[in-house]
Amino acid sequence: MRDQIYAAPLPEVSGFAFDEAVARVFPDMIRRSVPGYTTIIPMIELICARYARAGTRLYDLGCSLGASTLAMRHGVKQRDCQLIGVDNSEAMLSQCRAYVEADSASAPVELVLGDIRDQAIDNASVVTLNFTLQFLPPQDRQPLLQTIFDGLQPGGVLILSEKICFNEPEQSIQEVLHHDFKRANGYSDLEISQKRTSLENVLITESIEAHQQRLKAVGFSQALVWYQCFNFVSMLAVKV
Ligand code: GEK
Repeated sequence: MRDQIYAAPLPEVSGFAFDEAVARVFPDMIRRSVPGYTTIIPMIELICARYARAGTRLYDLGCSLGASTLAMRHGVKQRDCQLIGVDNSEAMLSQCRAYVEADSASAPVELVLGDIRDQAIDNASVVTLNFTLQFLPPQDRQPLLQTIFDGLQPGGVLILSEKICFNEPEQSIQEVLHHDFKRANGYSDLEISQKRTSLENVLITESIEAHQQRLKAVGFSQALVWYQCFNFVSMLAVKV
């Protein structure tokens, strides 16, 4: 279904929420809004194929409809792996359940309706935060990353994808290009502007350097950018 949530002028634009209306159009919304999303998903499969270890767990935190979860599931060829997808949106998770059931890969998937800040991470080889950390209040980010680092086995990885910000003048250049991307995908100026208002104080961006410093602070020895398209990146953090 096509995303038309912000197509008509709204008397008041409320804060963005992952509700029924968003879940219904989510695949179309994220594909047309996030530059690189359609590349990042298959690369998550590839990264999982490399880093999954037999007998471990793989977590997808903020799994939405399960695109990243299923990419991870298809990447895992090692034996006795278990996938855990977590999301606190009931609307997202119930739809995700249907996609997981319809999927043909064999690794078991547990879906948890809950807050990723309450999720225990244990015996993990791969953890994915594909555009989810950006929705947590900044002060909650380091404790979550510490829990992830502590729950990873040596050699394990975190895949962290985020919308990011820059110092000027780069910020304005990247932002204009992102809006061009949205326009090229059929969003009007009104849709772009109303969506932007709805995300204020909901999606809080940080710089690549801020992410890298925090990943290093919790213990990751490597925190590299493996993909960037405009103001969207995906990073790979490695626990030695
Ligand atoms: C994909 N990874 O398709 N606890 C649990 N879930 C949360 C929380 C929280 N505190 N905050 C936000 N979410 C997916 C895309 S979308 C990204 C991830 C986006 C959930 C929220 O309900 C939503 O489903 C997801 O994180 C973020 O690869 O919409 O830009």
